[in-house]
Amino acid sequence: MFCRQCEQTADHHACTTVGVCGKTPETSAAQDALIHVLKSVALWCTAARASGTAANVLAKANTWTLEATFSTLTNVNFDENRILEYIQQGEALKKEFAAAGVATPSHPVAHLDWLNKTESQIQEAALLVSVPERAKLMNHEDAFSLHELATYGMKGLCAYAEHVHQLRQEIDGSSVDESVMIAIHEIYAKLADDTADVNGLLQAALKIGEVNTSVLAALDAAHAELLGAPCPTPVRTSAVKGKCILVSGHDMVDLYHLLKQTEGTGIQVYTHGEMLPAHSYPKLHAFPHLAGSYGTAWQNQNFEFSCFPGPVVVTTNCVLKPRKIYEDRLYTINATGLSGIKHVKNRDFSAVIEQAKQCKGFEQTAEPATFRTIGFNHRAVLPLADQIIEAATAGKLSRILLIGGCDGSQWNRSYFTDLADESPEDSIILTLGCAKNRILQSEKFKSDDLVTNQITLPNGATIPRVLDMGQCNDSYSAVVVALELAKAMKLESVNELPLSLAISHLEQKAAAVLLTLLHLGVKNIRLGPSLPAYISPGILSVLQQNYNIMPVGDPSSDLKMMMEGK
Ligand code: FS2
Ligand code: SF4
Repeated sequence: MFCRQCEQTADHHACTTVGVCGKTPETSAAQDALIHVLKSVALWCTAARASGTAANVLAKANTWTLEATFSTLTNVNFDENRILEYIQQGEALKKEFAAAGVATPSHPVAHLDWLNKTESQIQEAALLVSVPERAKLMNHEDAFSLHELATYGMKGLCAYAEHVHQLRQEIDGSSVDESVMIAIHEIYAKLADDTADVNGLLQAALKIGEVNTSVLAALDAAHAELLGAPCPTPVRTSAVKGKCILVSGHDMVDLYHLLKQTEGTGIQVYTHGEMLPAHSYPKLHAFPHLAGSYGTAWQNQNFEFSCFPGPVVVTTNCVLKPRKIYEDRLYTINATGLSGIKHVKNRDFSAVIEQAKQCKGFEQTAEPATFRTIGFNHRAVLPLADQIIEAATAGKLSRILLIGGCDGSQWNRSYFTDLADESPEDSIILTLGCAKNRILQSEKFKSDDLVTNQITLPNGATIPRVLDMGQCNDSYSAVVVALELAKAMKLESVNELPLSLAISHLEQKAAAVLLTLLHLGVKNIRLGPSLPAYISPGILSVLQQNYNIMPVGDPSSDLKMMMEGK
């Protein structure tokens, strides 16, 4: 195997024997093969659109493209058989296109025929489309680096689009905008070429950023349409006596259905990790048995799920291979998968609920209860814009720091904690994504009530210094706040704001968000804890010259520079 799609890759080079995430060589190869099939199907989709035929097959291919891609992200699906199923579904779709009268596209990748191939035949074929083989074929380090950046950005984009699809299905049975699917299939079709077209690949990467901007906007709108506008909400972070179910991941529709199905059962539902922002949506908060948030970031789930006295449902990323002690209490759903672990179909949580009734549950309510205020979505922050600008102009607000992105277990992610801890008392920290845990678990910020955690605005109102904007799925909130502040201050670009960005990346959604920021022309981003292993020195220098992307350094020195606007 050779996988370097995420930041935790072995030795900052590649996972070559087994994934640091636990992915086996077999699953890794099956995922390489699935990405090849995605390109093949994309060529057929593009041909079908051009011919104006096979609309019903196209609709199926759209849905399949999003879910199948999502299954290849870091920490989503470790079940080789499920990946092989996606491969067979993709190959079957091409037969359906042909039966509906779509002519076979001329590109050789469209001619791929892996239908009914055995597991070992797929494993063998996958070797030919692995990262090292494709790099050899392209024989151009910088072009291949861009090819990988675009591939991983596509994975993040499709994952976000899949969230939109799930929400739109629930709202009115629709899906992501067709223009998004056209762009996704065209970029996949472009990535089917292993030719060293640096300019074309750079344009493809930036196009991913552009499309992802609209997908994040659609995600923001769909969440608010289905669940109400998120608002600042204190969330209980301590246990309540009783039977319980824990839900992790990002999918609010899954949580909504679980809450509906557990109504009146006496079972308390808790959120874990990325699911924390659920509490800020009025329609979810209204369920009295959405009891609170349990645990911390995704990388601590092995320990935290072990201790949780009830079943656990993992809805999307980031899933870890389970410990024996809780594997019989664990359930996957949608694109997530773990060999030998129960998989929820059609959002029927009855088996989870039955198991919760058999489990011990929390034996007592923890006292004193603890709370954390979340929900500083752009709808809550923008009404404060005038006050923020007045404070900045009067010299009472030194800087806005955006410290967000992924979290992970590497020791050097403490950089993001140190940055927040050392930030001056007259600065505001916007945070989102799993990286928020780096701040919220620090001694300085773990309580809502400390005087040092508040900032007083010119009108006398106080707000928390750390404003939690939500999941990485809510990155659009940060974009809107930055763009609107720049507009209100009559600045030419967000780069002139008293704003500094420190982005913690790990997986492919972060690659898509990074491309979004580049598409919007955002400069001076500090990226860490290390740079992506697939970025070549040549591409790094392009990113540095055009966007002044910087690797994170020493937190104190970086903070000093940030306060000076550098
Ligand atoms: Fe977390 Fe990062 Fe899970 Fe996001 S590890 S922020 O891209 O998908 O969330
Ligand atoms: Fe390694 Fe990350 Fe790939 Fe897992 S997803 S095999 S940790 S590079």
